[in-house]
Amino acid sequence: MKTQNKKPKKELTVEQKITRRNFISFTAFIVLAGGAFEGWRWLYKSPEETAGITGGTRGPLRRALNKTELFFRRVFSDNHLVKTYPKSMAAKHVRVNSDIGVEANKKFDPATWKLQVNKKGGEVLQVSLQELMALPKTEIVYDFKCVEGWDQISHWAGVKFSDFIKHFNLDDYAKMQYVGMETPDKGYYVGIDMPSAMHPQTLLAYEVNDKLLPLEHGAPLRLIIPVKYGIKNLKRIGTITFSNTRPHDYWAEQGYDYYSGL
Ligand SMILES: Nc1nc2c(c(=O)[nH]1)N[C@H]1C(S)=C(S)[C@@H](COP(=O)(O)O)O[C@H]1N2
Ligand SMILES: [Mo]
Repeated sequence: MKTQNKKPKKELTVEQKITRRNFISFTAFIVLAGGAFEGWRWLYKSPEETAGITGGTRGPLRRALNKTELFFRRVFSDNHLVKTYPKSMAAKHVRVNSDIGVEANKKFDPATWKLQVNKKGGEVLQVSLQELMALPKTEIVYDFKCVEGWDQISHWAGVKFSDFIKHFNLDDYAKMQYVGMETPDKGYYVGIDMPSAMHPQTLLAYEVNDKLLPLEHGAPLRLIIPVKYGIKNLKRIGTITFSNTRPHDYWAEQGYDYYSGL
């Protein structure tokens, strides 16, 4: 029988163990930091996205954002309803946030206002507030959320966007991918994907707390779209346009998420 004469493995001292671990973690740190730096350099050098509708960030970042948007659009189907509340929980004083395109010093007469719907071939459908108010009225009390970090349960009423489409025989237009809305002075504008516009809780609203909208909340007509952040809830709708490409969007141009869904 042969016995192998193995040298007994030398026990490392505590000191040696520490040195060795330090070495391993330091090397790992260098490798990871190098990776992070290279990643950052790659991102920094990569071309900007095509300028136009969105804010001009790096291409790969926008691609990642678009992927997340697609994910959410698939997960949250149209029949997903935003949570609603009893009227008693609605704020009595609804916060007024921002006034682009509805500035108080701007001349605007709600009495002569008409909603302008751009149709094919340059045809414009004009709709008065009275016509809209004659359609079935829908109310909603929900938690209005602004990207700036505040939210408020508020009570709105108006015509469902989908009812408006049906009533004015705009079904063919609603087959397009987007709807764009602008203030009468074109100072503020939003682009909405059609599934969100046709969502059963999306309203062309003319009332808040059972009263006609005051000017600062977008009189005579505003968009209330509970599946989106406040930025998409355009106050004082002047024109509506349909398209298969993304309409321009005030905050998306500044780099905010185009979809801005909740
Ligand atoms: N015309 C117009 N609509 C607008 C805005 C605006 O500046 N101008 N701000 C948006 C933002 S960021 C929010 S949070 C809501 C605020 O609506 P409120 O003032 O009725 O609370 O309106 C949205 N619609
Ligand atoms: Mo907002």
